[in-house]
Amino acid sequence: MCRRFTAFSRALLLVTGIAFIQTAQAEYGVNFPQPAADVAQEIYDIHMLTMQIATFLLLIVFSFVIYSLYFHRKSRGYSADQHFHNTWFGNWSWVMVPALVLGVDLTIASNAGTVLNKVWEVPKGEKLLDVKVTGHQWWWEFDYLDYGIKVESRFVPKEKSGDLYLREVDNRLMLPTNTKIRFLHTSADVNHAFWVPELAFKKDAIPGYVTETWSELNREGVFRGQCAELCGTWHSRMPLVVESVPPAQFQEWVKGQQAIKVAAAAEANSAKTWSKNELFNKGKELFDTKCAACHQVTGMGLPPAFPALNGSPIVNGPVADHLHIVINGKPGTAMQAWSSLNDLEIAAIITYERNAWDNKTGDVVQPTDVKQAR
Ligand code: HEC
Ligand SMILES: [Cu+2]
Repeated sequence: MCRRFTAFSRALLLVTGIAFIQTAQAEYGVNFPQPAADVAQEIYDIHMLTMQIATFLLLIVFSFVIYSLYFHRKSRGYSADQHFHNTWFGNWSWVMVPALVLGVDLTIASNAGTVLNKVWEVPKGEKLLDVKVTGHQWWWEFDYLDYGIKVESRFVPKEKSGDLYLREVDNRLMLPTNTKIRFLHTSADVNHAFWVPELAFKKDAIPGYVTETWSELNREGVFRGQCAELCGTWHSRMPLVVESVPPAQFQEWVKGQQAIKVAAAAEANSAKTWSKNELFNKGKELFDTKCAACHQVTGMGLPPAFPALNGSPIVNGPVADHLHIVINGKPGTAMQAWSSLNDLEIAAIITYERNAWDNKTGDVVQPTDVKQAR
Protein backbone atom coordinates (compact mmCIF):
# COMPACT_ATOMS: atom_id res chain seq x y z
CA MET A 1 0.00 0.00 0.00
CA CYS A 2 2.58 2.49 1.12
CA ARG A 3 4.52 2.15 -2.11
CA ARG A 4 1.49 3.14 -4.14
CA PHE A 5 1.39 6.62 -2.64
CA THR A 6 1.60 9.02 -5.54
CA ALA A 7 3.93 11.96 -5.44
CA PHE A 8 0.85 14.12 -5.09
CA SER A 9 -0.54 12.40 -2.02
CA ARG A 10 2.90 12.49 -0.44
CA ALA A 11 3.14 16.22 -0.98
CA LEU A 12 -0.35 16.62 0.42
CA LEU A 13 0.54 14.64 3.53
CA LEU A 14 3.66 16.71 4.05
CA VAL A 15 1.80 19.99 3.73
CA THR A 16 -1.03 18.96 6.10
CA GLY A 17 1.56 17.60 8.50
CA ILE A 18 3.47 20.87 8.57
CA ALA A 19 0.28 22.90 8.84
CA PHE A 20 -0.81 20.77 11.80
CA ILE A 21 2.50 21.17 13.58
CA GLN A 22 2.38 24.92 13.07
CA THR A 23 -1.15 25.36 14.42
CA ALA A 24 -0.25 23.15 17.36
CA GLN A 25 2.76 25.33 18.07
CA ALA A 26 0.85 28.56 17.71
CA GLU A 27 -1.64 27.29 20.26
CA TYR A 28 0.49 25.55 22.84
CA GLY A 29 4.15 26.10 22.14
CA VAL A 30 6.37 23.04 21.99
CA ASN A 31 7.09 22.73 25.68
CA PHE A 32 5.13 22.84 28.92
CA PRO A 33 3.65 26.21 29.87
CA GLN A 34 6.01 28.53 31.76
CA PRO A 35 5.62 27.76 35.47
CA ALA A 36 4.19 30.41 37.80
CA ALA A 37 5.41 28.98 41.11
CA ASP A 38 8.89 28.09 42.37
CA VAL A 39 8.05 24.43 42.88
CA ALA A 40 6.48 24.30 39.44
CA GLN A 41 9.74 25.72 38.10
CA GLU A 42 11.65 22.94 39.82
CA ILE A 43 9.39 20.34 38.21
CA TYR A 44 9.96 22.03 34.87
CA ASP A 45 13.72 21.98 35.43
CA ILE A 46 13.70 18.25 36.15
CA HIS A 47 11.74 17.72 32.96
CA MET A 48 14.35 19.71 31.02
CA LEU A 49 17.24 17.88 32.67
CA THR A 50 15.66 14.53 31.83
CA MET A 51 15.10 15.57 28.24
CA GLN A 52 18.70 16.76 27.94
CA ILE A 53 20.09 13.52 29.32
CA ALA A 54 17.78 11.51 27.07
CA THR A 55 18.82 13.52 24.00
CA PHE A 56 22.49 13.14 24.88
CA LEU A 57 22.15 9.35 25.25
CA LEU A 58 20.13 9.17 22.07
CA LEU A 59 22.92 10.92 20.17
CA ILE A 60 25.62 8.62 21.56
CA VAL A 61 23.67 5.45 20.83
CA PHE A 62 22.64 6.54 17.34
CA SER A 63 26.13 7.67 16.36
CA PHE A 64 27.47 4.34 17.55
CA VAL A 65 24.86 2.37 15.62
CA ILE A 66 25.31 4.40 12.44
CA TYR A 67 29.10 4.20 12.70
CA SER A 68 28.98 0.42 13.16
CA LEU A 69 26.54 -0.14 10.33
CA TYR A 70 28.56 1.95 7.94
CA PHE A 71 32.14 0.98 8.68
CA HIS A 72 31.59 -2.63 9.65
CA ARG A 73 29.45 -3.64 6.71
CA LYS A 74 30.05 -6.92 4.94
CA SER A 75 30.86 -5.37 1.56
CA ARG A 76 33.93 -3.86 3.19
CA GLY A 77 35.01 -7.34 4.08
CA TYR A 78 34.48 -6.80 7.80
CA SER A 79 34.07 -9.96 9.81
CA ALA A 80 32.66 -9.96 13.32
CA ASP A 81 35.03 -10.20 16.27
CA GLN A 82 34.52 -13.68 17.71
CA HIS A 83 36.45 -12.99 20.91
CA PHE A 84 35.01 -9.69 22.10
CA HIS A 85 33.45 -11.35 25.16
CA ASN A 86 36.81 -12.62 26.27
CA THR A 87 38.41 -9.20 26.49
CA TRP A 88 38.38 -7.10 29.64
CA PHE A 89 35.95 -4.59 28.15
CA GLY A 90 33.78 -7.34 26.66
CA ASN A 91 33.33 -8.81 30.12
CA TRP A 92 32.73 -5.68 32.14
CA SER A 93 30.75 -3.50 29.75
CA TRP A 94 27.59 -5.48 30.58
CA VAL A 95 27.97 -4.43 34.17
CA MET A 96 29.28 -0.91 33.71
CA VAL A 97 26.76 0.34 31.19
CA PRO A 98 23.64 -0.65 33.21
CA ALA A 99 25.30 0.67 36.37
CA LEU A 100 25.90 4.03 34.67
CA VAL A 101 22.34 4.17 33.39
CA LEU A 102 20.98 3.26 36.81
CA GLY A 103 23.15 5.96 38.34
CA VAL A 104 21.65 8.56 36.00
CA ASP A 105 18.13 7.27 36.73
CA LEU A 106 18.62 7.41 40.47
CA THR A 107 20.01 10.93 40.26
CA ILE A 108 16.89 12.07 38.44
CA ALA A 109 14.65 10.11 40.82
CA SER A 110 16.19 11.60 43.95
CA ASN A 111 15.82 15.11 42.55
CA ALA A 112 12.22 14.32 41.71
CA GLY A 113 11.63 12.94 45.22
CA THR A 114 12.92 16.12 46.85
CA VAL A 115 10.69 18.31 44.67
CA LEU A 116 7.66 16.09 45.17
CA ASN A 117 8.05 16.46 48.93
CA LYS A 118 8.04 20.22 48.53
CA VAL A 119 4.92 20.05 46.39
CA TRP A 120 2.97 17.96 48.90
CA GLU A 121 4.25 19.46 52.15
CA VAL A 122 1.94 22.31 53.01
CA PRO A 123 3.99 24.85 55.01
CA LYS A 124 3.12 24.65 58.70
CA GLY A 125 3.27 27.24 61.45
CA GLU A 126 2.35 30.26 59.34
CA LYS A 127 -0.88 31.77 58.14
CA LEU A 128 -1.74 30.76 54.61
CA LEU A 129 -4.54 32.14 52.49
CA ASP A 130 -7.20 29.42 52.59
CA VAL A 131 -9.17 28.69 49.45
CA LYS A 132 -11.63 25.83 49.48
CA VAL A 133 -12.13 24.40 46.01
CA THR A 134 -15.25 22.31 45.53
CA GLY A 135 -15.87 20.40 42.32
CA HIS A 136 -19.47 20.13 41.13
CA GLN A 137 -21.05 18.57 38.10
CA TRP A 138 -20.01 20.69 36.13
CA TRP A 139 -18.62 23.81 37.68
CA TRP A 140 -16.18 24.94 40.34
CA GLU A 141 -16.87 26.67 43.61
CA PHE A 142 -14.16 28.72 45.31
CA ASP A 143 -14.63 29.69 48.96
CA TYR A 144 -12.20 32.27 50.28
CA LEU A 145 -12.52 31.12 53.87
CA ASP A 146 -10.63 34.11 55.31
CA TYR A 147 -12.98 36.61 53.68
CA GLY A 148 -16.34 34.84 53.57
CA ILE A 149 -16.48 35.12 49.79
CA LYS A 150 -17.86 32.48 47.47
CA VAL A 151 -17.20 32.45 43.74
CA GLU A 152 -18.93 30.17 41.27
CA SER A 153 -17.03 29.46 38.10
CA ARG A 154 -18.64 28.04 34.98
CA PHE A 155 -17.51 27.49 31.43
CA VAL A 156 -18.50 30.07 28.83
CA PRO A 157 -20.52 28.76 25.87
CA LYS A 158 -18.96 28.64 22.43
CA GLU A 159 -20.70 31.74 21.08
CA LYS A 160 -19.11 33.90 23.78
CA SER A 161 -15.70 32.29 24.23
CA GLY A 162 -14.34 32.43 20.67
CA ASP A 163 -10.90 30.84 20.45
CA LEU A 164 -11.03 29.99 24.13
CA TYR A 165 -13.87 27.50 23.79
CA LEU A 166 -13.73 25.16 26.81
CA ARG A 167 -10.81 27.23 28.17
CA GLU A 168 -12.78 30.25 29.42
CA VAL A 169 -14.98 30.73 32.49
CA ASP A 170 -17.34 33.44 33.70
CA ASN A 171 -15.61 33.98 37.06
CA ARG A 172 -11.90 33.39 37.51
CA LEU A 173 -10.09 32.06 40.54
CA MET A 174 -8.43 35.28 41.68
CA LEU A 175 -5.21 34.79 43.65
CA PRO A 176 -2.58 37.16 45.01
CA THR A 177 1.06 36.77 43.98
CA ASN A 178 3.86 36.18 46.53
CA THR A 179 1.42 34.78 49.06
CA LYS A 180 1.36 31.21 50.30
CA ILE A 181 -2.04 29.78 49.45
CA ARG A 182 -3.55 26.63 50.87
CA PHE A 183 -6.11 24.87 48.69
CA LEU A 184 -8.64 22.60 50.36
CA HIS A 185 -10.03 20.20 47.81
CA THR A 186 -13.36 18.45 47.99
CA SER A 187 -16.30 17.52 45.80
CA ALA A 188 -20.05 17.85 46.13
CA ASP A 189 -20.89 14.87 43.93
CA VAL A 190 -18.40 12.68 42.06
CA ASN A 191 -14.60 12.71 41.77
CA HIS A 192 -13.12 15.73 40.03
CA ALA A 193 -9.52 16.94 39.94
CA PHE A 194 -8.03 20.39 40.17
CA TRP A 195 -5.30 20.89 37.63
CA VAL A 196 -3.62 24.09 36.52
CA PRO A 197 -0.15 23.16 35.20
CA GLU A 198 1.48 26.49 36.11
CA LEU A 199 0.67 25.91 39.80
CA ALA A 200 2.64 22.63 40.01
CA PHE A 201 0.15 20.18 41.44
CA LYS A 202 -2.83 18.15 40.33
CA LYS A 203 -5.19 17.01 43.06
CA ASP A 204 -8.28 14.85 43.14
CA ALA A 205 -11.45 16.31 44.63
CA ILE A 206 -13.17 13.45 46.43
CA PRO A 207 -16.67 13.68 47.93
CA GLY A 208 -16.55 13.34 51.72
CA TYR A 209 -12.84 14.10 51.96
CA VAL A 210 -10.93 17.33 52.27
CA THR A 211 -7.34 17.21 51.04
CA GLU A 212 -4.86 20.04 51.00
CA THR A 213 -2.26 21.37 48.61
CA TRP A 214 -0.43 24.67 48.44
CA SER A 215 1.16 27.04 46.02
CA GLU A 216 2.86 30.41 45.93
CA LEU A 217 2.56 32.28 42.67
CA ASN A 218 5.68 34.16 41.68
CA ARG A 219 4.28 36.11 38.76
CA GLU A 220 1.12 37.76 37.51
CA GLY A 221 -0.81 36.17 34.71
CA VAL A 222 -3.78 34.13 33.60
CA PHE A 223 -3.31 30.39 33.86
CA ARG A 224 -5.68 27.88 32.36
CA GLY A 225 -6.32 24.35 33.48
CA GLN A 226 -9.19 21.92 33.65
CA CYS A 227 -10.86 19.20 35.62
CA ALA A 228 -8.56 16.21 35.25
CA GLU A 229 -10.83 13.40 36.39
CA LEU A 230 -13.55 12.01 34.17
CA CYS A 231 -16.65 13.22 36.01
CA GLY A 232 -19.57 12.67 33.65
CA THR A 233 -21.06 13.92 30.42
CA TRP A 234 -19.72 17.43 30.72
CA HIS A 235 -16.35 16.74 32.22
CA SER A 236 -14.95 18.82 29.35
CA ARG A 237 -16.96 21.82 30.49
CA MET A 238 -15.03 22.36 33.70
CA PRO A 239 -12.15 24.62 32.73
CA LEU A 240 -10.21 26.36 35.48
CA VAL A 241 -8.90 29.85 35.01
CA VAL A 242 -6.55 31.32 37.61
CA GLU A 243 -5.73 35.00 37.53
CA SER A 244 -2.87 36.13 39.73
CA VAL A 245 -2.64 39.80 40.68
CA PRO A 246 -0.49 41.80 43.12
CA PRO A 247 -1.70 41.47 46.76
CA ALA A 248 -2.99 45.07 46.87
CA GLN A 249 -5.13 44.50 43.79
CA PHE A 250 -6.34 41.25 45.30
CA GLN A 251 -7.49 43.10 48.42
CA GLU A 252 -9.40 45.55 46.22
CA TRP A 253 -11.09 42.63 44.51
CA VAL A 254 -11.97 41.12 47.91
CA LYS A 255 -13.58 44.39 48.99
CA GLY A 256 -15.58 44.52 45.77
CA GLN A 257 -16.84 40.97 46.25
CA GLN A 258 -17.79 41.64 49.87
CA ALA A 259 -19.75 44.71 48.82
CA ILE A 260 -21.62 42.70 46.18
CA LYS A 261 -22.42 40.08 48.79
CA VAL A 262 -23.75 42.63 51.28
CA ALA A 263 -25.89 44.27 48.59
CA ALA A 264 -27.30 40.92 47.46
CA ALA A 265 -28.14 39.92 51.03
CA ALA A 266 -29.86 43.25 51.66
CA GLU A 267 -31.89 42.84 48.48
CA ALA A 268 -32.87 39.30 49.38
CA ASN A 269 -33.94 40.23 52.91
CA SER A 270 -35.90 43.36 52.03
CA ALA A 271 -39.59 43.06 52.78
CA LYS A 272 -40.36 44.12 49.24
CA THR A 273 -42.99 42.30 47.21
CA TRP A 274 -41.52 41.58 43.83
CA SER A 275 -43.39 41.90 40.58
CA LYS A 276 -43.76 38.91 38.30
CA ASN A 277 -41.59 40.54 35.67
CA GLU A 278 -38.75 41.33 38.06
CA LEU A 279 -38.71 37.77 39.35
CA PHE A 280 -39.02 36.28 35.86
CA ASN A 281 -36.05 38.25 34.49
CA LYS A 282 -33.86 37.57 37.51
CA GLY A 283 -34.92 33.93 37.36
CA LYS A 284 -34.03 33.54 33.70
CA GLU A 285 -30.52 34.81 34.29
CA LEU A 286 -30.02 32.47 37.25
CA PHE A 287 -31.59 29.51 35.47
CA ASP A 288 -29.42 29.96 32.39
CA THR A 289 -26.21 29.95 34.45
CA LYS A 290 -27.01 27.45 37.20
CA CYS A 291 -29.60 25.04 35.85
CA ALA A 292 -29.29 25.07 32.05
CA ALA A 293 -26.25 22.79 32.00
CA CYS A 294 -28.66 19.92 32.68
CA HIS A 295 -32.17 21.21 31.99
CA GLN A 296 -31.08 23.28 28.96
CA VAL A 297 -31.91 26.89 28.18
CA THR A 298 -34.87 25.61 26.21
CA GLY A 299 -36.22 23.79 29.28
CA MET A 300 -36.24 20.57 27.26
CA GLY A 301 -33.58 18.85 29.38
CA LEU A 302 -31.67 15.87 28.03
CA PRO A 303 -33.97 12.93 28.76
CA PRO A 304 -33.63 10.40 30.18
CA ALA A 305 -30.70 11.74 32.25
CA PHE A 306 -32.05 15.25 32.82
CA PRO A 307 -35.82 15.74 32.72
CA ALA A 308 -37.49 18.49 30.72
CA LEU A 309 -38.92 21.23 32.92
CA ASN A 310 -41.07 22.39 30.05
CA GLY A 311 -44.37 20.61 30.69
CA SER A 312 -42.97 18.89 33.79
CA PRO A 313 -45.68 17.76 36.24
CA ILE A 314 -43.66 19.10 39.18
CA VAL A 315 -43.10 22.51 37.63
CA ASN A 316 -46.77 22.77 36.63
CA GLY A 317 -48.08 21.13 39.83
CA PRO A 318 -48.31 22.45 43.41
CA VAL A 319 -45.74 25.17 44.26
CA ALA A 320 -44.82 23.33 47.46
CA ASP A 321 -43.51 20.27 45.59
CA HIS A 322 -41.58 22.46 43.19
CA LEU A 323 -40.00 24.37 46.09
CA HIS A 324 -39.20 21.12 47.82
CA ILE A 325 -37.18 19.59 45.00
CA VAL A 326 -35.22 22.79 44.30
CA ILE A 327 -34.39 23.42 47.97
CA ASN A 328 -33.64 19.81 48.90
CA GLY A 329 -32.63 18.28 45.59
CA LYS A 330 -33.24 14.64 44.96
CA PRO A 331 -30.73 12.43 46.78
CA GLY A 332 -29.04 9.86 44.60
CA THR A 333 -29.51 11.90 41.41
CA ALA A 334 -27.59 14.74 39.80
CA MET A 335 -30.27 17.11 41.11
CA GLN A 336 -28.43 18.70 44.04
CA ALA A 337 -29.98 20.70 46.88
CA TRP A 338 -29.91 24.38 45.96
CA SER A 339 -30.47 25.57 49.54
CA SER A 340 -27.30 27.69 49.37
CA LEU A 341 -29.14 30.08 47.04
CA ASN A 342 -30.90 32.88 48.90
CA ASP A 343 -34.68 33.23 49.15
CA LEU A 344 -34.87 35.79 46.40
CA GLU A 345 -32.83 33.69 44.00
CA ILE A 346 -34.92 30.58 44.57
CA ALA A 347 -38.16 32.60 44.30
CA ALA A 348 -36.95 34.08 41.02
CA ILE A 349 -35.90 30.74 39.52
CA ILE A 350 -39.17 29.08 40.50
CA THR A 351 -41.27 31.95 39.17
CA TYR A 352 -39.29 31.76 35.94
CA GLU A 353 -39.69 28.00 35.54
CA ARG A 354 -43.43 28.17 36.19
CA ASN A 355 -43.94 30.79 33.49
CA ALA A 356 -41.24 30.04 30.94
CA TRP A 357 -41.50 28.07 27.70
CA ASP A 358 -44.94 26.41 27.47
CA ASN A 359 -45.47 26.53 31.24
CA LYS A 360 -48.22 29.05 31.90
CA THR A 361 -49.14 28.61 35.56
CA GLY A 362 -49.14 32.39 36.14
CA ASP A 363 -47.77 31.72 39.66
CA VAL A 364 -45.56 34.31 41.36
CA VAL A 365 -43.40 32.96 44.17
CA GLN A 366 -42.10 35.53 46.65
CA PRO A 367 -38.93 35.26 48.81
CA THR A 368 -41.18 34.95 51.89
CA ASP A 369 -42.74 31.79 50.40
CA VAL A 370 -39.26 30.32 50.06
CA LYS A 371 -38.37 31.25 53.63
CA GLN A 372 -41.42 29.35 54.88
CA ALA A 373 -40.67 26.33 52.73
CA ARG A 374 -37.10 25.91 54.00
C1 HEC B 1 -26.26 18.45 37.30
C2 HEC B 1 -27.51 18.44 36.63
C3 HEC B 1 -28.65 19.31 37.18
C4 HEC B 1 -28.62 20.65 37.44
C5 HEC B 1 -27.46 21.61 37.28
C6 HEC B 1 -29.94 20.99 37.89
N1 HEC B 1 -30.74 19.88 37.89
FE1 HEC B 1 -32.72 19.84 38.28
N2 HEC B 1 -32.76 17.85 37.97
C7 HEC B 1 -31.70 17.08 37.60
C8 HEC B 1 -32.09 15.70 37.55
C9 HEC B 1 -31.21 14.51 37.21
C10 HEC B 1 -33.45 15.66 37.91
C11 HEC B 1 -34.35 14.44 38.00
C12 HEC B 1 -34.30 13.90 39.43
C13 HEC B 1 -35.19 12.67 39.53
O1 HEC B 1 -34.70 11.62 39.16
O2 HEC B 1 -36.33 12.85 39.92
C14 HEC B 1 -33.84 17.03 38.13
C15 HEC B 1 -35.12 17.42 38.47
C16 HEC B 1 -35.54 18.71 38.64
C17 HEC B 1 -36.88 19.14 38.84
C18 HEC B 1 -38.08 18.23 38.87
C19 HEC B 1 -38.52 18.02 37.45
C20 HEC B 1 -39.34 16.79 37.23
O3 HEC B 1 -40.26 16.86 36.41
O4 HEC B 1 -39.03 15.76 37.85
C21 HEC B 1 -36.89 20.49 38.98
C22 HEC B 1 -38.07 21.40 39.22
C23 HEC B 1 -35.51 20.92 38.86
N3 HEC B 1 -34.71 19.83 38.65
C24 HEC B 1 -35.09 22.23 38.99
C25 HEC B 1 -33.77 22.62 38.88
C26 HEC B 1 -33.32 23.96 39.11
C27 HEC B 1 -34.21 25.14 39.50
C28 HEC B 1 -31.99 23.97 38.92
C29 HEC B 1 -31.02 25.15 39.05
C30 HEC B 1 -31.05 25.90 40.25
C31 HEC B 1 -31.60 22.61 38.56
N4 HEC B 1 -32.70 21.82 38.56
C32 HEC B 1 -30.31 22.26 38.26
C33 HEC B 1 -30.41 17.53 37.30
C34 HEC B 1 -29.97 18.84 37.45
CU1 LIG C 1 -14.96 17.31 36.92
